[in-house]
Amino acid sequence: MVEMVREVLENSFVEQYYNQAHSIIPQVNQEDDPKYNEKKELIKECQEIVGTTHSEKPPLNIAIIGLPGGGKSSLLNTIFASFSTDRWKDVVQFGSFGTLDKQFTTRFKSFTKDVYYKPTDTYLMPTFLDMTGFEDDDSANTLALLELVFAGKIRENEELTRAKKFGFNYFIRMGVCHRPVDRIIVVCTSNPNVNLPTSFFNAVWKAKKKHTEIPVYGVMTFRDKYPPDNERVKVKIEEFRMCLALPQYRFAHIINYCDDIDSRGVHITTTIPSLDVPVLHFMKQVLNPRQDDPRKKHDRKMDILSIFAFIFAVLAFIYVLLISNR
Ligand SMILES: Nc1nc2c(ncn2[C@@H]2O[C@H](COP(=O)(O)OP(=O)(O)O)[C@@H](O)[C@H]2O)c(=O)[nH]1
Ligand SMILES: [Mg+2]
Repeated sequence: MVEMVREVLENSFVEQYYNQAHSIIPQVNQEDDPKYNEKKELIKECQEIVGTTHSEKPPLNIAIIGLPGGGKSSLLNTIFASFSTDRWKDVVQFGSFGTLDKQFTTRFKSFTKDVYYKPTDTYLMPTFLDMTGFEDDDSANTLALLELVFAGKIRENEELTRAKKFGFNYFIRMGVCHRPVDRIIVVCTSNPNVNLPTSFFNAVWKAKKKHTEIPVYGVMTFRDKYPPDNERVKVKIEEFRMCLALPQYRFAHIINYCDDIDSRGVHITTTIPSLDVPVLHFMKQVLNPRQDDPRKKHDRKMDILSIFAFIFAVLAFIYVLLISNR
């Protein structure tokens, strides 16, 4: 028993929030789910962590990256459903990674709280960037694209493939269009028959290093089909965590909302708290404030004011010196 708990925790801290049989039974009424109350508590905790607009802070910018088919868009819809006690919604288009258009177009789309959260409250829920179309390479182009996105120098819906042709200058001319990224979540399937995109991870690692160490988190999806007690899945998880140097609290192996776990389609009208609870525990870690998070706008104003005051004091001092030497 002790051995099992240890192994399970070695994988990811969210293990303890899934039942060991890997079974999720969607309830027609979310209140009937055994995790309903825990979900409501966790939503409150996340709201307290992010604070409200009164703090004058900007919301965090969280980039979701990975290769096509890894479950990025589904993860976003799952996160949005976990923040809601209404129902799951397909806010982000998912499952279209196989089409020609998506495969060859690299772009990102941002999802602010206005599109996925209650418009009526003032909590600073984060902005998510869903990025599509990366390939498993760590070429100079991929690195340049990632750096531009992390630095906030890319336009929404801009086709990133164009940067491959024109290089850095193209985007520098276009100017800064959104805030820099505060957190990176790398998403990947736990299907052991799909290779880990290690070259891409390498590029992510190099690109994030240039931006004052943006914290990287990792999510593995398809836990329902490829559970962590499968030996090959275990190996894949270990490699994934090693590639991105992910400690337990920055890694989660999760199940997304999908037809495979809800064949009756219950989630069209409600949420599934048993799916949400592990995701909310993970999001709590992601949202936790850090020293390098964007500061209050007020503080920035104060900074500028104090620089002016300092310059003024130095000039006044020089002036007094000059006068007294005459
Ligand atoms: N069974 C299962 N299917 C999933 C899971 N996550 C995503 N999918 C499915 O995998 C496919 C690709 O997901 P998508 O979110 O579009 O991946 P993306 O290309 O990384 O954005 C979709 O058909 C999803 O329904 C999961 O955790 N379990
Ligand atoms: Mg997608």
